[in-house]
Amino acid sequence: MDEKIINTSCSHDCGGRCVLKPHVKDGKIVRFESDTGEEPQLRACLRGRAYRQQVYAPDRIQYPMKRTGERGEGKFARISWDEALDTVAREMLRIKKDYGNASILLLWGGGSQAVLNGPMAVERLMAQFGGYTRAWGAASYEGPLFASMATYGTMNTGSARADHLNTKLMIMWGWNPAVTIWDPNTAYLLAQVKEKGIRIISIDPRLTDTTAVFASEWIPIRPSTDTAMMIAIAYVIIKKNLQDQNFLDTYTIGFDEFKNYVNGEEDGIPKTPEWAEKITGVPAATIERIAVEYATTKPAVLIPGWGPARGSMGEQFTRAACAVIAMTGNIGKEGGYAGGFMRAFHSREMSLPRTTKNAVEAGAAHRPNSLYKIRGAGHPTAARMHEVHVYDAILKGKAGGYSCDPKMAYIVASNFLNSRPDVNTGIAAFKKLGFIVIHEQRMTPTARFADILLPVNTFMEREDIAPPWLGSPYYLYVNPAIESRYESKSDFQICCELAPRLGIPDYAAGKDAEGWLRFVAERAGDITDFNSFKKDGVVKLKVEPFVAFKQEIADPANHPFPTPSGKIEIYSESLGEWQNPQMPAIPKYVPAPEGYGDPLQKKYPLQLLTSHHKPATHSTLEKIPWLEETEPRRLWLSTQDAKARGIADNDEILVFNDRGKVRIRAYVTDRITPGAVCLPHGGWFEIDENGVDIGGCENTLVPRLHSPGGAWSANTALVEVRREG
Ligand SMILES: Nc1nc2c(c(=O)[nH]1)N[C@H]1C(S)=C(S)[C@@H](COP(=O)(O)OP(=O)(O)OC[C@H]3O[C@@H](n4cnc5c(=O)[nH]c(N)nc54)[C@H](O)[C@@H]3O)O[C@H]1N2
Ligand SMILES: Nc1nc2c(c(=O)[nH]1)N[C@H]1C(S)=C(S)[C@@H](COP(=O)(O)OP(=O)(O)OC[C@H]3O[C@@H](n4cnc5c(=O)[nH]c(N)nc54)[C@H](O)[C@@H]3O)O[C@H]1N2
Ligand SMILES: [Mo]
Repeated sequence: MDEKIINTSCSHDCGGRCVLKPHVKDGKIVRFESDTGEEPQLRACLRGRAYRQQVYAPDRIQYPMKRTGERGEGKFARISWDEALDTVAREMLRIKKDYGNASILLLWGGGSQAVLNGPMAVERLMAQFGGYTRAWGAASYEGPLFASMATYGTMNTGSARADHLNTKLMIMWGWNPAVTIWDPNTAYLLAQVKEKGIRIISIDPRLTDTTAVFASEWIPIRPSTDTAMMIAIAYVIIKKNLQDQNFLDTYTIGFDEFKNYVNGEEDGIPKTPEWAEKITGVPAATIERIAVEYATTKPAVLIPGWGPARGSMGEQFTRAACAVIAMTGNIGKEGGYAGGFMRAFHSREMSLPRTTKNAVEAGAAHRPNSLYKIRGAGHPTAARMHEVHVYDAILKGKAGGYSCDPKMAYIVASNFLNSRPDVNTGIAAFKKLGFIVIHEQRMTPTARFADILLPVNTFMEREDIAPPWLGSPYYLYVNPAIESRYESKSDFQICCELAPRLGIPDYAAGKDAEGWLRFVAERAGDITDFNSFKKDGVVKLKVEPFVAFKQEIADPANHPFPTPSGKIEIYSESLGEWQNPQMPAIPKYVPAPEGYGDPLQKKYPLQLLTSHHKPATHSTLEKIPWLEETEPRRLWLSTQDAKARGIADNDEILVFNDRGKVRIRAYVTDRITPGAVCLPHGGWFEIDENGVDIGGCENTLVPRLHSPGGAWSANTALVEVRREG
């Protein structure tokens, strides 16, 4: 039989979303091509191109299964779909009757980023079932989102990548898009920026692939201390009177309060480069030079990455960056950049309508200390716990101050135990739950904890729409390349079949998958022809490169910023009302718990980073041989720290703290600043009989901490390392 080529796309959460063209022969995918169409091409990365090994992974879950051994032991027996769905329905109805909907936890993740399948399918089902308890606190970006909302009143603060070609200087601050993509073509664009002779500076504890290939200068910094450097940059700018005072006077509030803090008038500590050098390890002369260069080169781009903000007190990093950016007037201008959350187009907002509200949250009070006064800021109610507190909520329930006593978890599109902090506590919590149901593709460490395990298909086996990751101007259609493997079904299909068993008569409101996708595409407003979208698999919109806040800057009288004051809020009155020293009204350097300077460093001196990994999408695509070959997961350890501990490259080592122990090999390198180590995110945990994680999961070591705005502690964890054997 001839090969067929299918126009489809990747819908994983890897910072991209790209065109994939599987070649199918005899019902099997034999190879992948990517975009061969018009520019800009949306070309797949190594992960998309290796996807064949995910579809045909030997550990694909083939049939519905029920647990036969102890929870977590991974012993299952095959059952029919009828038995599986009847059991799930019976348990849900029982728990609802005995304990109420609030005791049902819906734990989701980013496994599928498409419109129809993944978490939203189950969310709709659970809402129609009378509600559920969920968590708040997005692992990815809660810190930058919070900071963006507090400062600019919106998450749409980015500019089109193409606009970076209009700049004269780029500062990448904790940003590694050669690995993390940040929408397709970002690395390609950086190549063009470099070719144009534009200087690129990278500030990162690690010499990343992006830094190695594109940057003119690498400034290593101690993790969790960036806000101190940012504030010292503000000090230099003020001292030399290089700020754009006219911009500050016209568009911002609170610069004077910030200045008083920076100068030391507020607390007697001038935030000089020498002050910052002691904290950050970056020489004072370097801080001064970068400050002057950034303030005097116009326009200039400063990209405050999400990595430094994915640590405790991460909000201060993004808030301080926005303040410094505002001081240089680089907002709303071509070649400038506002920082903040950095969404740059509306395409990402495409989703199914939420027809039924979650009754568990109806009437619940605002969460105290949230940004509920800012429209659209996302103001989760007090009926949610932060995601890092899910285990504590399971273990303690209402007695621990939580809004519910969780009895069951419905898990979808998440390797939850693996990708959330503190695996060992997670295991204890999951053992306590009455019932766990999971939709999964592969036998992940979390899947092993299911009571009922439902096999879900991959995006090669179903229909969907994949909006871009951050918001570039395009949409992708997911066309099935092959039949669903074994007995797997899509999340949408599973929900359609479970709904009547739960007493929900019309879950899909009379529409099939394509009907919903047509509805969503037509509602988006810029897809003119659904049929050709589906046939081609992609729509690339021709739009002017988006520059955030163009109108607000050009015509402030008619276009106020969407903040309470209508201005960029360097000082936020809403935050001032909190009276919380960890969330001041102006951005400040607040030492991070388990960050640099924590007294715990006497016991655990090394700062752990858990950066995103080239061969994996979180923990999805783990154990894919083609990908593992490209870069095995090892602990990045500086030559200096390795020498002090008698560790050589590739030695087996133990990384440990009070939460757990991980055995892994060392990557001894000068690509990481001394004092910091990095265990790339996503290794599948495997706790051996001695309690050691031999699977290399970073979350065995990461604490369940978050800062007041919700930023996770993923990059603030202290550890020690020693040689094994
Ligand atoms: N320490 C540390 N922890 C982190 C991070 C970090 O940097 N450091 N990063 C955080 C970030 S940014 C994120 S976004 C999260 C990600 O956390 P998660 O969203 O939980 O991501 P994964 O661990 O990849 O789990 C996704 C699972 O979904 C499954 N899956 C794939 N497709 C489908 C589908 O169509 N349907 C269903 N039902 N399942 C599917 C995959 O097989 C996989 O097991 O992790 C966070 N955790
Ligand atoms: N390959 C791959 N790509 C992905 C993903 C994936 O799992 N794999 N996940 C996607 C998702 S959901 C997300 S949210 C994004 C995440 O995208 P990012 O948050 O940008 O990714 P990270 O690698 O966690 O962090 C970026 C950089 O921040 C640096 N960093 C960490 N802490 C600090 C610090 O304290 N100071 C400074 N200056 N730098 C620091 C790290 O060394 C790293 O180089 O990536 C997306 N892209
Ligand atoms: Mo993320």
